Amino acid sequence: MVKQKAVATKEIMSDVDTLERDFMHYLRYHLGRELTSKDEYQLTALIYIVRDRLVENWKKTWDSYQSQSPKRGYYLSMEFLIGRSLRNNLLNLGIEGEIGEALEKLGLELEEVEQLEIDAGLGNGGLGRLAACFIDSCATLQLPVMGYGLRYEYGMFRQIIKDGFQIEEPDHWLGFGAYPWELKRSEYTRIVKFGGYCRSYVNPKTGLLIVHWEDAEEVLAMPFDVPIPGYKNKTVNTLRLWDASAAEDFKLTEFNQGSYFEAVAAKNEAENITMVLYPNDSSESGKELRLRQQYFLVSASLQDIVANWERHNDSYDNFAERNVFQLNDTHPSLAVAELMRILVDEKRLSWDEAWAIVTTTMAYTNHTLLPEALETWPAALMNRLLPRPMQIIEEINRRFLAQVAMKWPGDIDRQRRMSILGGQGEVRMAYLAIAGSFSVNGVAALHSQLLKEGLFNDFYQLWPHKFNNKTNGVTQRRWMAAANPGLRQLLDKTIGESWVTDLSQLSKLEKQLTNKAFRKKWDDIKLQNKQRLAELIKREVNIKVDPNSMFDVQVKRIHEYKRQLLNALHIIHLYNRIKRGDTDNWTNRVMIFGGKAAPGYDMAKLVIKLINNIAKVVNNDPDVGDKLKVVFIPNYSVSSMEVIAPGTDLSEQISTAGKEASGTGNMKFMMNGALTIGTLDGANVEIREAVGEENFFLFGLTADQALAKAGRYNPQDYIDNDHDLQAVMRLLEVGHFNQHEPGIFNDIIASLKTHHDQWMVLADFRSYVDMQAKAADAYQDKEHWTTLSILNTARSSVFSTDRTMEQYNDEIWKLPKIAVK
Ligand code: GPQ
Repeated sequence: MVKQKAVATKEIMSDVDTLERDFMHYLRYHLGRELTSKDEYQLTALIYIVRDRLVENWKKTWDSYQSQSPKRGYYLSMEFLIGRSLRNNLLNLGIEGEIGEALEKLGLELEEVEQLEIDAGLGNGGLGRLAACFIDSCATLQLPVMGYGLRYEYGMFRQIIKDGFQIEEPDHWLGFGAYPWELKRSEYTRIVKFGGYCRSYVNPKTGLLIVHWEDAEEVLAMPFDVPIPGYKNKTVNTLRLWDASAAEDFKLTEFNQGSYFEAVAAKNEAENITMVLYPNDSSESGKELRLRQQYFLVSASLQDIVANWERHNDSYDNFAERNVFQLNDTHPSLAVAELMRILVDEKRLSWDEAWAIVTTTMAYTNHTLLPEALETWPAALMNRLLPRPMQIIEEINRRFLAQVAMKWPGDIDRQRRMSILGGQGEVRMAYLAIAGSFSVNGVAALHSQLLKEGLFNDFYQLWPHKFNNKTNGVTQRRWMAAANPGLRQLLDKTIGESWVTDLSQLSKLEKQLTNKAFRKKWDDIKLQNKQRLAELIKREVNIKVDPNSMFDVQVKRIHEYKRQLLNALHIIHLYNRIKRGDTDNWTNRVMIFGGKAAPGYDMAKLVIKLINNIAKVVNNDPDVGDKLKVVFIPNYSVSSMEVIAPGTDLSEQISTAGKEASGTGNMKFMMNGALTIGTLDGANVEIREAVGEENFFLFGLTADQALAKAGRYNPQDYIDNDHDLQAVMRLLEVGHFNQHEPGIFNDIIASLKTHHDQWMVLADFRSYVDMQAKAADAYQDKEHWTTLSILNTARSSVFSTDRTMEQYNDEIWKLPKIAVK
């Protein structure tokens, strides 16, 4: 053995001079560049020096977890929508000031360099961004939680708007290099199997049946670790992202035996697995490659966790007390079968022992009630691609249905309804997840209630104790402290800095409601933020908007249930009012949209086109002027939201009640002092409770009313009884917004007028327009609006993911907090 000399590690200093010197070292010697031009090399050098300052605590955190062996949590998710990391990590390290100064000495500006960072867009929307907020809060709360996901080579597509249409461009976010924050960990490479067949043997010693999964194709899973620092607490948790590569690389002999071409082709197929993020939000793709991705994530992660377990334990007796898995929707629900496979086939536990472990370590979060998002996989595909996990699912189902039969003897219909294997030969992933988990949660109070009453009612009757609610949140560190520096400064001065890790402090703002100086600063900050947003709009779409207008914003994925179309109808109504001179006490408005449509979702894409066409007509009409402007910001992303949320006056949360599980954009707006116009849906219900009924612009059917109306909805009734709606429909029908594109909006018109419009857009038109008018009036009373704005921020504290994570931990995970020394 080579004797290791103890090498004393000196803490890397973060004073301005050291930072400056280290930055130049990376730029010159590592990257071979000079200070001459502003380019991404400067950003890379900057990220390297910040990462250096995370690495030591990263190792310390890892070592504390290894040596103290606390119970650990694993967040399994197909999406982590991180966005940029520089500002966030500087904030958490507490070295923003020093870095800023060091760069200044070199003639650079942090504000400029940080703009060069490309968003890590490894998610579609709410579900992926939630995962990123969760792991941020876990690190700040010192919870030993690790994220597991996929390192997609192409993230969420870049959206370009051409002639009003969405065009998708690939997001090759890694460029030709790597992600500068990540560390490649080849030593933890795992092998994942696909295909092949199962063969059963009798173990001659024990007489027990053993199943071997044979002749499978093997794919390598290579981990890349991303540091997730807590706020000034030395904890640096890990997000481990798997990259797929071909095991064939290692089978060089095959190359020499003449199957060179086949080997390279197989290599491609393997690497395809983590090539691209599926761009569907709240709808399933049903593609074989997607199933491969899901199993790849689950298998690599569980093997990793089990291997780490075996480094410190020689049995599985305590495994369930020491590990807990949170499944982010059904996407990783194969974990139920895969953990069974590992424990039974590889670790030789009995079925009952393994099932006891699985059903005390798995917890499942549901994120939608929409039927089109509920995943199923054809059993035939599962059999071919994952023969052994599929066998295990069949056995899980057999035992599960016996339990159902026991509880409801003779209720064959119930067995059919609840079966994990559906009548069309499909595997119902949500049912697998529920059967295999000890906890099932929804993401807002209303949503969790509806899960129990509707979608999962049979399961709720069987296992009421499994069901619980965990209302979503967002991290105030990114969404307030980093995104809204003006507000941050004012809060720090007024209520101290502790709100950054204890958002309940915000309630102290209520004392400032009558403080003139404070209110003035509040207004100034909002105006500055609106100027910043106005600049973004000018830069992106070359439209000049007046920051004194009301900024009315709807940004989120484009989806029929989210009803961007209802917003568009209101805009047409406002345009009609202007054209007929009905503008007494008018409030000038800028209507701002952003969001991507899934590439195969034609109706959503058409809505984008309609908004852009309306914008073109309205923005170029001299009668309209500053009274109304319509803007569609292309390529909505985490980093654009960081500019949009602080600059918003009115937040649009107008989904058909019962359809939006929670929403999280609604919370970002509230924290940044926007008022909400919304339906009683998702977390809006709780937002309204928190801010006070009188301070929320509520409209529309309730979830119960919408449900009751289903099947009896008659849109024509609403048109017949509403002159404003008639006028709006008329403009659409005469093609006023598509004069040179005849008929292109016919599908939209038809969707509004059909009895089958699930989203009941016209049912809520009148109450929406009326409430919008109230919002416009409220905006005229500047003093009152300021009060409402302050109240929104002051009362937003429950929407911190710090609160959400404490609840997951208290009620589901039960992890100790580990202080890193
Ligand atoms: N959500 Cl099922 C997604 O972003 N993608 C999905 O595939 C599904 C749900 C959202 C949901 O629509 C929002 O209401 C939630 O706030 C969000 O998940 C996080 O829970």
